[in-house]
Amino acid sequence: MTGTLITVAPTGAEVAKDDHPQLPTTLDELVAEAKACQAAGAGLVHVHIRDAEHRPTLDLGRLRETVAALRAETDLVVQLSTGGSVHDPLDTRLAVLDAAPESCSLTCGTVNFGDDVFLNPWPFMVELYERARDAQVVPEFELFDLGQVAALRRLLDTRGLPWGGKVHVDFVTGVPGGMPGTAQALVAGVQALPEQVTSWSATGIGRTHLPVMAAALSMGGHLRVGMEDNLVYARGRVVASNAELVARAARLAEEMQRPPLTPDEVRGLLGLPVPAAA
Ligand code: KMH
Ligand code: ZN
Repeated sequence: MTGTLITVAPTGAEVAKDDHPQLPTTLDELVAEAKACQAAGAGLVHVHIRDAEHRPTLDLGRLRETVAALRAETDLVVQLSTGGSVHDPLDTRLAVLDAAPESCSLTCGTVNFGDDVFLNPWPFMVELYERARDAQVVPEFELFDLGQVAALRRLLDTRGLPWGGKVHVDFVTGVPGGMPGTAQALVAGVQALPEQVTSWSATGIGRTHLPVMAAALSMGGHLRVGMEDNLVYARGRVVASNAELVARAARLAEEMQRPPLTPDEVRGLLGLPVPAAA
């Protein structure tokens, strides 16, 4: 049994700054939060950025600046979201790769997303997959529903392995419209994974955050936490920072004898080159 990859998803595209002023939406806030999360045990940061009015954006200049700042100030694996918000056009989402992250998200199918639709048609998946391989960016396959496991299998069977040769998937459970955030659904998803998959993590949205974390740990999976997914720390207590979510995940992982992986150990897990020591 290996250690635990703890991914932090600090911002997302759905939470409003006005409702949650502690949400890191400026570059300074994001970098400070990422540093605190690394100190607490995170190995990878899943990044959505905001504009000057704190609205979700995929502005390429801002994305490049964000990747550069996170690389300079932290050791974390930097993963840019290609999911963006439900309102982002597909071509803008593909262009995220031009910001040259180490990793990108790649969602394996369209799913209802509350009252909206998160669009990921098959041709978009294929183009993103092939562009990521050409750009030497390692995709993390996001699975919001069990049908998306079949689409992942089709992608790997017809297009081969991603750059780096490893296949890491992340179950995003508990989205209204996707698979429920339950141990039963997670077991079904893990049992259906194609044999090419080398590691998996899971997160549960909202009140499913803790049960899914416990189920993932008990099944040998890795963890994703963060304010993109969950804004309530405990009954009646709003999350104060992403770092406290990471710290709790790290404590649970330690108790399960699977301590947090360092960022360079995460690079090994994902098939990313490990930078030479300075
Ligand atoms: N914001 C959601 C519509 C991803 O980052 O790739 C999509 C999402 C997935 O968050
Ligand atoms: Zn995301």
